Amino acid sequence: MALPGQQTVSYPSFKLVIVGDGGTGKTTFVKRHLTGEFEKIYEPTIGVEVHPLDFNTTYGMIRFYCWDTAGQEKFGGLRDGYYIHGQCAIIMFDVTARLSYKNVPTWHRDLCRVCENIPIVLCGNKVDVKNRQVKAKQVTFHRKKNLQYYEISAKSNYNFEKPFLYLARKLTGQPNLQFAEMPVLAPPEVHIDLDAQKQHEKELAAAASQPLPDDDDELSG
Ligand SMILES: Nc1nc2c(ncn2[C@@H]2O[C@H](COP(=O)(O)OP(=O)(O)O)[C@@H](O)[C@H]2O)c(=O)[nH]1
Ligand SMILES: [Mg+2]
Repeated sequence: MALPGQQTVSYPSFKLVIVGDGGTGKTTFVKRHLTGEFEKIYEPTIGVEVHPLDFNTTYGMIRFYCWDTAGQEKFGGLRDGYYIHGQCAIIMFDVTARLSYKNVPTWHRDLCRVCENIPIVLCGNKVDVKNRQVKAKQVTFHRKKNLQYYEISAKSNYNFEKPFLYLARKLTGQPNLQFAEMPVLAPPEVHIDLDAQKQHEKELAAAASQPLPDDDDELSG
């Protein structure tokens, strides 16, 4: 059911829905995985592109059918058909656009209305940009909702595999699962300052031990 009408594979495969505001980099992100990009299929009735992303793990092959919209999210929420039978999800925001983080709770609510109790990863994309608007320590939504959070940069491939590794472990119930081989990715298009990013990750870890802020002033200051 991950992909209506398409023959599926002999190894475990899961429907992964990607949501988040338009312009956050969802399409850029899924296209990094080159065999998935090569094998993608356009599903006209729902208006989505489905990318089959294969990963070779220490527990065998696993496939994510990544659903990517054709841009409908720019005009409001997505139809239920997009979410139905979703088995895991990525909610993406753009660390250079505050509004895209403010809208994360709406995307989460829409997703959970249809897909109850699925593993979800929150991704803050474009961390290669120097002047980010949403600082690592301001990202707290995942703590309230028990989601995993990763800082990523689709254009530099930074942390590309992290969301998939987390989801693969949850979906297989194998917390020790590793990737046996990295998928072939498109070459990086931007450079990321790894020292600066290490500092951001440190701040994120430090913030995790602080009490959660009130809902209303998450992005103040
Ligand atoms: N600097 C930077 N720009 C990005 C990154 N990912 C995507 N973009 C840019 O953000 C814009 C929106 O990307 P797109 O993938 O179309 O977003 P979508 O609407 O969520 O599918 C494009 O101009 C991308 O080139 C990233 O990691 N870093
Ligand atoms: Mg898109």
